[in-house]
Amino acid sequence: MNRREFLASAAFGAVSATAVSKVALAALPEPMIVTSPETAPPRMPDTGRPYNPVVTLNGWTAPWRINQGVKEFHLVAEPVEREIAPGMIARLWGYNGQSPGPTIEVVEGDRVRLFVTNRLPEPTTIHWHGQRLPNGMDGVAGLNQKHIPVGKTFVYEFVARRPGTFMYHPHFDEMVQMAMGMMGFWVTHPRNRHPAISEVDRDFCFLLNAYDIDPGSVTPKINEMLDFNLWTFNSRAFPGIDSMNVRLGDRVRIRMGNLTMTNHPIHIHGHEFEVTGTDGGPVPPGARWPEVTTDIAVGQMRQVEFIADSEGDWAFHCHKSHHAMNPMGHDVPTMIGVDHRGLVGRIQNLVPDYMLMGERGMGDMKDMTMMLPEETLPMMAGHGPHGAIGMGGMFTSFKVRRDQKPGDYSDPGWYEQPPGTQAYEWTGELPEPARFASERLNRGEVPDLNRTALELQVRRPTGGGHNH
Ligand SMILES: [Cu+2]
Repeated sequence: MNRREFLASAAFGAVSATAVSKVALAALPEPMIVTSPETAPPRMPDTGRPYNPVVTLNGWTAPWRINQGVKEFHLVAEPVEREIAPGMIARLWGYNGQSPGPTIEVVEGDRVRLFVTNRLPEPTTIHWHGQRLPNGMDGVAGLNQKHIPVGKTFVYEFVARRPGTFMYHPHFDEMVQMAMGMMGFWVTHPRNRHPAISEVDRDFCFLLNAYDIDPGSVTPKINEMLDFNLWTFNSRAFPGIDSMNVRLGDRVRIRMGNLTMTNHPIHIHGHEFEVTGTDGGPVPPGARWPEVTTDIAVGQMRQVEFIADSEGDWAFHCHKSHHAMNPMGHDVPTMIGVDHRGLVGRIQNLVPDYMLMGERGMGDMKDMTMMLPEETLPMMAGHGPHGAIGMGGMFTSFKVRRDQKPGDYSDPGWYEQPPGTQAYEWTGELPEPARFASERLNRGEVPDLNRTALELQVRRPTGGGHNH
């Protein structure tokens, strides 16, 4: 450290250069390893400045220790096993036993020291996305630092200068390491009351990520560029994603970051939200507008806020419908409206386990649980109080209850709708559509559907699958 750097770090009012190197050489904080995919309760700060902690969906917050006024964390980059959803384990790379790694929570003005141990089979670094920090702490291998060799530990140290929603991820062999699940969330809480940061009752966070894992296998294909088949919140796919459970009237914040290779229009039901912050910082209140969907582009972070003022179980999902699904066979032709009568039997003479898909849309697939290779999720797999939920992937629910206790994040079960408030079947007479009579005049021009069906390709539904 030269004199100018020393003065710069001394200007932040923290430890001297010699103290840094001594600590780095002496005892490191013991890394905490967590392998459960359960949503951990909020970690209340027991040392340092107080704040209202976040809840990481199907994740947890890293512990820290205070060493002479510096908040110290220890991240271990390593291969992990992550349950994507019950029935499917993936072999990923992550931090401290999980993908994503633990959430880092600090307070504006905190001096933070992060020990990063590399237990991967190749070098790595960590970039602290969105942070103001000294250039040499920014984590881009080659540009800002040497990569962290296998088996070595590097130390990053900087002051968390501005409050907000951030993330961390490698900046070495980026495409492979992010495709393998290396990423984590970072929240810097405001030190004092901030004009553009509300105090909230519930504060959730998670990363949007995606994998390409062939049905029956457990390791992502790391050279995939666009054609991913598993769309996840924090490396979990519905029905593996926990619901976000709140009390009626709560002010709720949800923070999300996108480390997939495409954008995600994230949509809430039953409420309107405002985007109150990005990875660039809080959005001034006068610059916000109401939305029910916000598009999160690649590499962006968004925090949305609203009052949970409507009881019920509300869907919360990516609005790209193929992102709210789990892996499916590829190259499935559109079969809607095609009459297959008699066709299946003839094909089964050639292909004994042939199954018909999609004659009446693909909704039937939600009940199809047979014939899946191990380690594969049913394409649509969730179950709700009124039957199967035809979605997977980036989908969860947002549960608002009158009697959810403050600070209680447990799942209250399914919502019981008050009598007379659910959609119901019409049993009266149906008027004939006015245009039907004129269309009937053209009937002779409708093609022969049976003949078209026989020209379809024969394919087995057990094939490997992506194309999302
Ligand atoms: Cu999406």
